[in-house]
Amino acid sequence: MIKTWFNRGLLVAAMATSSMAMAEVTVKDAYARAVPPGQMNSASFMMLNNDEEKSVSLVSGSSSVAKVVELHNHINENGVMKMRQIEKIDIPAKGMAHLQPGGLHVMLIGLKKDLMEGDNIDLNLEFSDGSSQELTIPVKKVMGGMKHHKHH
Ligand SMILES: [Cu+2]
Repeated sequence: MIKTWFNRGLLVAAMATSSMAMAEVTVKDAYARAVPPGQMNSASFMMLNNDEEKSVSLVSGSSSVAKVVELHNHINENGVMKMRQIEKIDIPAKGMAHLQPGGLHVMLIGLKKDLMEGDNIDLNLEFSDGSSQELTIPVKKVMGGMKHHKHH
């Protein structure tokens, strides 16, 4: 009888550990914007899904193709859309954050190479729960929105 209870305790502990390991954000449809040769900056977009009961945030990123990676949003200032650096991108519990042209994005600043359609680049994302994800994402052509990136 004592042994049974002991085993059950171990089982619960093991399950708790595995659910913590899965407390990761699922990244879907990630891609970076193709830019003309010589362009210094680009951006990447994606869908971040959070299956957990508590919110988590994307807090930073890095890539071997950019000197600096920042988290940005667009804000409407007197009818003009401008980019702003933000501290984090929240992904609500059981919810998602959609990074898309004209909205939230992961900014790639100081490109070390041209981002041509069909290329793949690496992108590392770090989250507020301490987890990180090493992604390889495709470079795609994105129509419109480029003029909003002027202020850099
Ligand atoms: Cu930006």
